[in-house]
Amino acid sequence: MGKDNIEDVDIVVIGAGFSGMYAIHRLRNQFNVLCFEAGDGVGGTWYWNRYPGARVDIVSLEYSYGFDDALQQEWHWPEYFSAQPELERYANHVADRFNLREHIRFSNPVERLRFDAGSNRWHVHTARGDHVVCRYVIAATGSLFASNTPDWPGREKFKGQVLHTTQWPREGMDLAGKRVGLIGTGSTGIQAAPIIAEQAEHLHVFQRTPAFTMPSGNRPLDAEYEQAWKQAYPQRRKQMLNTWGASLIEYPTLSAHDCTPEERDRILENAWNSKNAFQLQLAFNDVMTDLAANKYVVEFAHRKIRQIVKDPEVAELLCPKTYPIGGKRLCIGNGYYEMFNRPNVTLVDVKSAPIVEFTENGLRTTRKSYDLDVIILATGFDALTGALTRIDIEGLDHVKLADKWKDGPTTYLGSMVAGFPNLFMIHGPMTPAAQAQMITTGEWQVNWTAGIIEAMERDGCTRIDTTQDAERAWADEVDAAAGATVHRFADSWYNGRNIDGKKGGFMIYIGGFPRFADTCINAIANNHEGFVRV
Ligand code: N01
Repeated sequence: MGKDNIEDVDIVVIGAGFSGMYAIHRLRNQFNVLCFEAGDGVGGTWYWNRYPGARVDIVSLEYSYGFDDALQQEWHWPEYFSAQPELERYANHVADRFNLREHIRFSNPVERLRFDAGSNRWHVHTARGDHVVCRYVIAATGSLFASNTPDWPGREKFKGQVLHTTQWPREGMDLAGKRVGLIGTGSTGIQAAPIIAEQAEHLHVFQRTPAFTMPSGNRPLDAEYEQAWKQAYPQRRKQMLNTWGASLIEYPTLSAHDCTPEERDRILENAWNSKNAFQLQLAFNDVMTDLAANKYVVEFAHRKIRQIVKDPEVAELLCPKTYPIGGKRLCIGNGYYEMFNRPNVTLVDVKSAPIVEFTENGLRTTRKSYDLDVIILATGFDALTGALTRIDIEGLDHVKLADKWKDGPTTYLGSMVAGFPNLFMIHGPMTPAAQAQMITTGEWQVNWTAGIIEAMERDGCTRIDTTQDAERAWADEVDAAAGATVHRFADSWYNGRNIDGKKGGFMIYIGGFPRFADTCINAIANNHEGFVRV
């Protein structure tokens, strides 16, 4: 503790999600590390998103830490795709097993960061009044942390309860006998809706844009499958990092154009029934790059929706027709389309008649009023940038990060921002982020960042920054990779077009994880190319 109760540490980590927790573990033997966490527990995404049905759609044996072989050997995942409580339990186990809590201050979000150019130190101010000075900040703030809550007027008038899916109470909610309105039909809304429909008296699903959804295929973990993974864990972890999405799912080699219509349908039917999430998008090697190939899959998905949903008008509304499949994130459901055959579920199209306001008794659209007891906002996130721009971050020459990013994020390798020295991001804008398996790639990014910090110490440097030229060159790479895919035809959190007025281009690097990792490694090997060290 220094003067005026200012504490002095080497590294501040922001966020005790999976990457932040690993950053503490990785660095604490060499450095004095302190982590600030907004929540009262560990787990990040899997701490905040405890809405009914929250479940990962990547095989848990992959979607878990690889840094400690005893941990991955001993931990048992009961299901292929773990539900939120299991992921939170795992995060807590890791925090206890590796004594991470002693480095974490909970319920204490960082509110302000200011770089002092004279001392090359960051001043960190938190909601609870902590003031810490440190040499490096690692922002492990998550891609999907800052919630998006549309500002329809009249919220104070509504007599019922309104909550975003990230605010679900730990003790759950009793929705029996309640008239529930669920706004939003992305991955979250689609997971939550069928479970809410089973409890509520009536569920109104307010849909602006339908999403493509395929069945999850979740099931209890097969013992042989688990054993095969555990026998080869270290090799498999390495293999994962050599694949496009850092996952051992099967990547297709066949073009949709290279088969007969019958073969195509058979492959798509197998994909739909497969036990792997995302298989529909991975049915052919050109679904994500060629609109004609993509159209086959879109038509197949439409046929499935029309087969499942009995009311033809509802089925038509549920068929996505304004963007290619995979353009937005493919959603993984559990009885989502079937749910619309229930008498207590109504689909409300808020594209043709948008929501106007909250009323005393519910919601009003331009067409009609709806009486509701509970309104659930599954309206997504100010993704990738929101977690950082909502902190008051001031770099060199008093420039604020939110101002620097007002026309969209600029980063070098998704890791640093010019003018904000000694501040590193994990899963920042323009990394592969959620387009690659985030726990394993988060570990990778933490290791790479730790290497940069260790080299600073070794070489006697006190400041590392990047340049606007490096940022521009990286932006060109990010754009080129995205421009080659069907993502450009969809509005989504990937490009910020899910938020009114948010500017910028595609915010995720989708050139594949191996290429991203090579670029990062080569930059360091090439005399810290793109960085400036003093
Ligand atoms: O958020 P979203 P999410 N009026 O942005 C609607 C990950 N995740 O929380 O499409 C009316 O996808 C919006 O409509 P539109 C995953 O990466 C993973 O569902 O913008 N509606 C949309 O329907 C995912 O991609 C898992 O027209 C409004 C919805 O709200 C990411 O998190 C599970 C509106 C938001 O959908 C985000 O998913 C859950 C308005 N003003 C999440 N504003 C798994 O691993 C927004 N909407 C399985």
